[in-house]
Amino acid sequence: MTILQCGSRALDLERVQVMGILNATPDSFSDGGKHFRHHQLSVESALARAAVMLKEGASIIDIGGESTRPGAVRVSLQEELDRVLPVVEAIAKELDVVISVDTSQPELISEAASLGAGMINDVRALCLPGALHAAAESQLPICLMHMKGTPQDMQNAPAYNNIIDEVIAFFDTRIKACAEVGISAERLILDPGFGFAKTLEHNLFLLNRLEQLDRLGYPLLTGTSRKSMIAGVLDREVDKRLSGSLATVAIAVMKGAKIVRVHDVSESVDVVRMTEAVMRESGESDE
Ligand code: 7PJ
Repeated sequence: MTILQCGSRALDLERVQVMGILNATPDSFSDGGKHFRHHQLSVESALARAAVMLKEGASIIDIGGESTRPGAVRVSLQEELDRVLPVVEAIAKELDVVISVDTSQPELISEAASLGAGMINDVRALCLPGALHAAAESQLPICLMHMKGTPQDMQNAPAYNNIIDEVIAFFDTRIKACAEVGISAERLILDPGFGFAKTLEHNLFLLNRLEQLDRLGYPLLTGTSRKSMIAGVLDREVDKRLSGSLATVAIAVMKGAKIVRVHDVSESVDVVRMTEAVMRESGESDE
């Protein structure tokens, strides 16, 4: 049994868990601005969306207040706190779900943890000053994502000699940094960071070789939902990437992902359950 303790809630990673994306940003690439009215974040709208995703089978809601799409402008810390914390508070009060906070900011890590968040999801893998200590203190599980550079410059001709080796070396460094501040291995989740400092070829290569990262022995999280790697293959606008996204979910699960981060929860849950059924078949038949 692989139980991930997320504050007061536990996730059973023997089953693949679906993480629903909740953007508290006015400018995210696929659904930014949905929970904004006259430039003001609507907590009720965000809470309603979280409730729908929970009903559709998400066990984790990932709340982000900073758009990290390529070239996105940085938001101030205060703005990120103002966007995310009221949503964390409302969901913690109203819904029985693990709240993940998609942030790199130590202040937000600490405040969200005290308001009932159950997981930290950092696309900068706790690289900002103070983030390691804030994460350590939170006692929560942490998703360390691979990226090279910053969201502002990461897509300027990303290049690797051997991307798998580089991603693994990055994880090794960050896992050691975590260990040094007292974050035990049982609290860590790893994510190759699809679309972060990666070309289409890099993304396809990593997805096709995900099992090599699975061998590191940490739960893997993958986030491919509606991303440009799907457009790169299918040439679809962002609202027409569902089928492509679902294909990547099935492959990620077959290759070992334990958490999939998605926009389209009900469809993804079906794909996850179907894929798991195939993976669990025992070879016992009447014939
Ligand atoms: C990811 C993320 C991802 C993790 C974003 C988007 C861009 N966190 N946050 N993994 N992507 N762990 O949703 O397209 O792939 S923001």
